[in-house]
Amino acid sequence: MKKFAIITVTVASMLASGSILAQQKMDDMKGMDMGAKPVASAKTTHVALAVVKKADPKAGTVTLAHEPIKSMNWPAMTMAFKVKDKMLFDQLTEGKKVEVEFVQDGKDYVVTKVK
Ligand SMILES: [Cu+2]
Repeated sequence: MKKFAIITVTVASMLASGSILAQQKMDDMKGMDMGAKPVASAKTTHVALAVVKKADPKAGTVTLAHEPIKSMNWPAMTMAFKVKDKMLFDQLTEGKKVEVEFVQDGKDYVVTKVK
């Protein structure tokens, strides 16, 4: 009877430590995940002065001829940006000079604000 109780306790503590290990492993993975992602560049908002060359609300893209962007280390160039918020197209009139805010999203540059 006593022996049985000891075995039960041992198994219970093994299970408990097992779950603690699993928890630790998950925490490690979370830590690795955060380290692998370029957190700073993914969340950094960049500002650009630009002239709207082409706006395509259907495709959700806008082509901007932007001035040099120091925070991206970019020279002046004409390039396409994604626009997820369709409301922004109200301000993205072709030929208009704008100040836009954008973020990097993987390979895309997404306009988040138009002034
Ligand atoms: Cu560019």
